[in-house]
Parts: sequence; C-alpha cells; structure tokens
Amino acid sequence: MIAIFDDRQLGHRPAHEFFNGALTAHADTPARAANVLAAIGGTTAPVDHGMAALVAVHDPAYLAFLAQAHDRWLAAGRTGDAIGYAWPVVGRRPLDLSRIDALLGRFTADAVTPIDAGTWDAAYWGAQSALTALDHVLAGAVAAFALCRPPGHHAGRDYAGGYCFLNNAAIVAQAAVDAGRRVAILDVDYHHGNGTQDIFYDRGDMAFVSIHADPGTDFPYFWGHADETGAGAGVGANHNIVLPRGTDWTDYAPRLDDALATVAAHAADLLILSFGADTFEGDPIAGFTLTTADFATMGRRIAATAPSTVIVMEGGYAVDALGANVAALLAGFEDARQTVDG
Ligand code: SP5
Ligand code: ZN
Repeated sequence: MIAIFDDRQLGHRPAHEFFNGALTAHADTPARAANVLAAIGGTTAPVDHGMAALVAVHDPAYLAFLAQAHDRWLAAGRTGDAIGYAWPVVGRRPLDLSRIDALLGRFTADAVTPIDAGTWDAAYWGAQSALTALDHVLAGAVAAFALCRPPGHHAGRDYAGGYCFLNNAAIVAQAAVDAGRRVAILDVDYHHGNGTQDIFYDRGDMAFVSIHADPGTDFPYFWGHADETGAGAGVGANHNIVLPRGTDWTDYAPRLDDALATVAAHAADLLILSFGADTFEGDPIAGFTLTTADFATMGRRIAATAPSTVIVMEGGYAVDALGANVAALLAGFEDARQTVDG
C-alpha cells in the first residue's frame, strides 16, 4: 500500500504536556513517526496542494494563529513551547485579541497541545500527506496510508487540542466530497474524535462513526457520548460507540462489526479511516488491550466491507511497538483486499 510522509512532520517536537499538576514528557514524540517509517519501509513525499483544502475545513483566523503562534510567543519574551493557561469557558465573543496568552486561550482547547517552532510546518505537511493519499485513492488505488504526525482528530474548525492541530481526516473527507464522492469516516483511535465530530455534526452527507473509550473516564471527557447523534440535517449521521477501559478484542470486534454495518448503511463510496494504535495493550496513556495480531484482524475486517479507503494516522504512544502495530493493520488490510479483489 502506498504510504505518504514528509520529513518536516518530524519537526514538531513538543517537550511537555500538562499532567498531574506538572509538565511531563509529551507523548507525541517524533520517534513515533520514525518507528512507523522503519516498520513500513518506503514512503512517498506529499504533493503540496496549498491552503485551499485546509481553509475548506478550518477558520482562516485559526490557521493564521497556528502559523504565527510560536513567533508571537518568542516575541513576547517567552522560551520553549507555546502553551495556554487561561481559557474563555463562558461569554465567548469576537474580540480583537493580540496577547499570545489570549490567543492560546481562544484557539486551543487544553494544556496538552503545545506549539513549537516546527509545529506549523509539521501539521501543514501532515495534511498534505493526507491529501496526497486521497489523490491516489481518487486515481483508483483501493487504499492509501498517510502517516500523519502530529495527529488530527481532536482539532476542530478553530481550535487545537489533544495533540492535534489540523484535522487531517476532516480535510480529506471534505476534499473527497468536493471531488464528488460520498464519504464516511470511521475513527478507531482509543480517544473520541471530537474535532471531526464537531466539524461535521450538522452534515447529513457524511457519516462519522467512532469507537472509543468512555469519555466518562477518558479524554476528551466532554464529547463522544452515545447520545451525540448529530444536529439539523446531520441527525442520525453521527455514531459514538463507547467501550469501557479494559476492553479486549473479544469485546471490541462485535462493536467494530456494528460500526462497519453503520458505514455500509451510509452507502459511502469512499472511507476515511482515522487509525490510532493507542488501543494497544501496551499503550502508556490508554486502557484497551488489543494486540499486534488484533490490528491485522482489524485491518482484514475493515477491508472486507469498506469501499476505497484513505487511512490517516492518529494516536498510538507505545513507541517501540507502533511500527509493528501500523504494519499489522496495513498488512491485514491488503491481505483482505487481495482476497476480495481475487
Ligand atoms: C490523538 C490522540 O491520541 N490524542 C490523545 C490525547 C490524550 N491526552 C490526554 C492524555 C492524558 C494522559 N497524560 C499522561 C501524560 C504523561 N506524560
Ligand atoms: Zn488517541
């Protein structure tokens, strides 16, 4: 399967995230991408599609903030990563904000998503990798893999969060719709894809189906509950499948089949798979117990029923096992495709 990646995606090097009252080592290290690269062999560099597909999903003011945030941080006399500390929980209204701390409050959702000197380029080229993977699928490939890092599914139209800046899955989904395709998004990261849900919540032309840990116990807490089913024209097009911590493949597989049935009912001709390997038994920040072999089975099951598929990387923080887990998913996917395609 063709895999797309740009070396500039390694340039996002957040040092810390806030946890338990302190700044601790950030889970999204460049070594994640390096481990996947070593396991899947060659990747192809993305084609630069420019800003149009990003603006189709994200607020231009947010994109400008992302591109400038670290420079503004330095200009304010700060050092290290830009990170917020004050957020407008109530009474949000348009204000002409200039102080970097205010901008971080306006355009980020949490204190685990710092911005450093390489963040914008890494996120930009990650999105271009996803758009290039879509090109291959639109040209007839049954599947393509974008090694997006940083990940995307917690980022909304005008906010970063959950280690995410640009919502790669949403950018590709919108680009596919604009290319005339009928699209569904299946999100199997351990965490709920709140940004993707938010971006398409009132859209009936796109289905969002997510299997994730109960937000009652796990990030992102405020979204991902089973009763979030869409709004307006999107009522019935948003599907959250909530599983408890400790879920293993035996309990996961039937819910994946439910999700695939929901995808099939939407009659999409193109699937975006938000793939996070943080459902792995060894993940340091998550609580499911899937094995490397289970990821191969997952790939086979999805490929058996899915239409042509763009796979975008989301989370997965057991760095030493990440490459093997991604390779297993992709191998399982290809395995089933070869069987189906004859
Ligand atoms: C894309 C994705 O998987 N984002 C995950 C964001 C989860 N952030 C909350 C993690 C809370 C645990 N933090 C432990 C920090 C140890 N240094
Ligand atoms: Zn995750």
